[in-house]
Amino acid sequence: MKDATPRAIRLEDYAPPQWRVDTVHLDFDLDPERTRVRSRMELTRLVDGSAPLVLNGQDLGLEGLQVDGRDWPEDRRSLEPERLVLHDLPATCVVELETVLEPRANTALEGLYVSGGNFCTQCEAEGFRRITWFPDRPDVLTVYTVRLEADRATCPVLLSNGNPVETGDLPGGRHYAVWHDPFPKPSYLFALVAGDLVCQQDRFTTRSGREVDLRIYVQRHNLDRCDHAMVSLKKAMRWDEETFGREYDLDIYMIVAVDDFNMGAMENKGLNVFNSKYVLARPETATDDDFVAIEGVIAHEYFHNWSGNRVTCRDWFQLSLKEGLTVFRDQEFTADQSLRAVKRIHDVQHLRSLQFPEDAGPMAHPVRPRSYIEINNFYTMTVYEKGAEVVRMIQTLVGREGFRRGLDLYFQRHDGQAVTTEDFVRAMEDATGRDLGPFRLWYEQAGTPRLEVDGHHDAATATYRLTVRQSCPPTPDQPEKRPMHIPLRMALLDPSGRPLPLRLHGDGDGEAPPVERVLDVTEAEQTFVFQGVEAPPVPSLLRGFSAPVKLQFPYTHEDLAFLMAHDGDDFNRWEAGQQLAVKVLLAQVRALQAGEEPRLDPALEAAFARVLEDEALDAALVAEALTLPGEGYLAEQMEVVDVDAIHRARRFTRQALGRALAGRWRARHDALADSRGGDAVAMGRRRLRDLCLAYLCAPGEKEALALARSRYEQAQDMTGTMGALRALMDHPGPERDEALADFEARWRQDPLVLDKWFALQAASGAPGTRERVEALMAHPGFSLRNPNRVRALLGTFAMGNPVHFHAADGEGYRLVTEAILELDALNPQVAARLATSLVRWRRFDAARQERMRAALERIVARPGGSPDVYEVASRALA
Ligand code: B3K
Ligand code: ZN
Repeated sequence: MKDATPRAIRLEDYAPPQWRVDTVHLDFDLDPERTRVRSRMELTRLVDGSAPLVLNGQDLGLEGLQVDGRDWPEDRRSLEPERLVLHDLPATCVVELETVLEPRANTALEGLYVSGGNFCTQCEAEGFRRITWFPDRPDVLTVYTVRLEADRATCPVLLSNGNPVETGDLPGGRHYAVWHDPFPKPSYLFALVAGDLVCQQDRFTTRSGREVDLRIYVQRHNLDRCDHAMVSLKKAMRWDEETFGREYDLDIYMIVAVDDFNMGAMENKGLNVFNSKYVLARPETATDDDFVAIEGVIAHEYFHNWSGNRVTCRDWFQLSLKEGLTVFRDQEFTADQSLRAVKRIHDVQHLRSLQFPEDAGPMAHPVRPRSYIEINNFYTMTVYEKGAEVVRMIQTLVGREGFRRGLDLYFQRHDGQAVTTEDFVRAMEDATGRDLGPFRLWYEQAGTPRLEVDGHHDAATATYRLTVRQSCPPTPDQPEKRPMHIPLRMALLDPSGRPLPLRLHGDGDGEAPPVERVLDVTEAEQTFVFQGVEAPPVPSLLRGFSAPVKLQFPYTHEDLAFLMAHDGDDFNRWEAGQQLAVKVLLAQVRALQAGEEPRLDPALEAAFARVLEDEALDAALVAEALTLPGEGYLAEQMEVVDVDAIHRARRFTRQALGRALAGRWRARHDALADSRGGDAVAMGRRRLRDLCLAYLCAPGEKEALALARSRYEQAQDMTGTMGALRALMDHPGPERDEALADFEARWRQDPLVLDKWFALQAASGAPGTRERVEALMAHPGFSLRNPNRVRALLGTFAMGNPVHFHAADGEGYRLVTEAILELDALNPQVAARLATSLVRWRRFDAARQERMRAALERIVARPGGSPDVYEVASRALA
């Protein structure tokens, strides 16, 4: 545990390091119960005077301390719980110290721990201080040499960052390996792995001719599941060379898969450690979505080698400097491997369903936060996904070529440095000459801006006036907001659906005006007047989601149907359908609240029928268009969230559409029955096939459920298996129960597949789900020590099943609160994530508010809780 009263760290208190670490040598004598770590640092004082050396440590003892080879007297050091301060050191010196760790007892999975019998580390953000005393801050970069020693039989493989230097045998069945990383790096990028692992090997030749040895290390029984990860890695390496001119810089690149991991993966220099969920895949065990996610995460961590490792963050407030940029890069990579519009739709859905709520709740913070208690709580959707949107907007403003020049300059100027988001923006400005002055507010101001747009056509002057008003709701510590610089990509469609030339007042006469423009919205209110518009147009606004804002325009049902049919922007065609569905579903919610029967809106039915029959449209886009907005997104549109009415409205519409279009769903389903292959087109076909099955099953009729059951039996791969199971999940009965039992029996020994079985049940809308989740916590396969299992069962229940989590009797809250408290003692990071499910209590009715608040108070009041959970719960109550 950290200090008893958690303190906030503030951006304004940043001070540069006073000491440089020129080199560090680490020596690990590995043993699961008692690992000895010796560290030898060569240090230089950077400031005049006698600034002491401050080293960070957490849960660490100190077994030995020497300066320049001699014991350092007690009166010139102070050992505090989290700091070791050395006074009166010479301006250059060698400090050697020794610590002892207990890796097997480490359940927080930060620092050095044991997973599946193997040693591994996780240091970002501040895990290195659990290994040894060190200036554990990202602006202290140094060159590492690491010696590992372990038992040869149980740990045949010994890995660390950089290049292998030496290996050898030792007496007593032990052996050692030495690694050297020539690139100076901050401590958060340090890693070691030791254990009984095997590897899949490959090679990559960089464009300048460097031969790179590629290795994916896994437990022996998983060796047949590495192909996809390896192919993904090679694709990512080539893509980054071709797209951004970035080349790999060491002779070896290693990925290690471990089963117990707090997040997705970690970009340690040359030695990525991955959650096995983002490495292991064969079609029999992993779904199409898993394959896509693996490719994306492998690429993300690889891309960090430049955006994060070669150029790193000055302090943790700059986290989005590496994360927002790297997410942007992985989004672009995935877009290039698949259908760009579908990727954009997925990213926007993700942003809206998770980041927008975060930005509207008590945890809201700017992309560059100003203060935190526990930095691990700030690996958020805002830092990652909104951060990526900010980078994307810069690209929109400076153009693709300008962006590439800006990025080249950024990497060239700051290679080997620890820098700030300001340095990134300045490089973009310097390379392109574009003034991004007001744009910087995107890093500083929290909350999702709202754009209220209105249009007025004047036939007499043939003009169309587009009026844009922007505002941004208050967020914690930021009651007043200033207007932002919002790039608004748009077009105007004439009554036949063609895009009109967009001539703005003030344009020169010479060139033909473009049919699409990016308007610079910078004022609280602004009007754009388009000339030569003969008939009232329908505007297509915020094309491609050109800014992370909530845009309102008074569209009629007819306008939306028109845009669905004619908009030349694939994203906006989808968006029009979503807006139509939102209107229809919210009308049903109101009807239900008034005690009326909902009805299926004919406009929505007609739109669905049209899309379903559009054979020319990519199956993947058809599937997106036919997917109703999620319950979370609908909740965001309501003053007071009514989880029951939302759930009922959405279920009603799914059932009604299932019935009304039964013949069409069936025909399309059958036509797609045999959809094989691993490419994006085949994946789109399978997604549409399974969506058709889900609609067919929605009304719960026997024949459809029997079809799903037989699809389950005949499934060729995990995508088909899960598609069938999902279609059955909301319908209690023998089909569902037999399939679930069969699945469990078949996959009991396979943790990643069994996670799917836990998650499916936790997500079910069927009655009795909370009881089932509670029973599953007693299942022999459940453990609070494995983050994937916790996320599968409790994460899915708390974040992906609003109707049961928010059940009026409060039992959902009770279950999750008890789990948070128990988990907090083992793994604060994962416990804090789970606690975010409670923070938006003010959005619900009085009775639910009361129960959620009481749960949060119980969490805050508990003595001995972690700062991680404390920060989340106390912010929620503030
Ligand atoms: N940088 C890591 C995340 C570390 C999280 C620490 N709590 C993975 C990534 O974003 O690539
Ligand atoms: Zn990252």
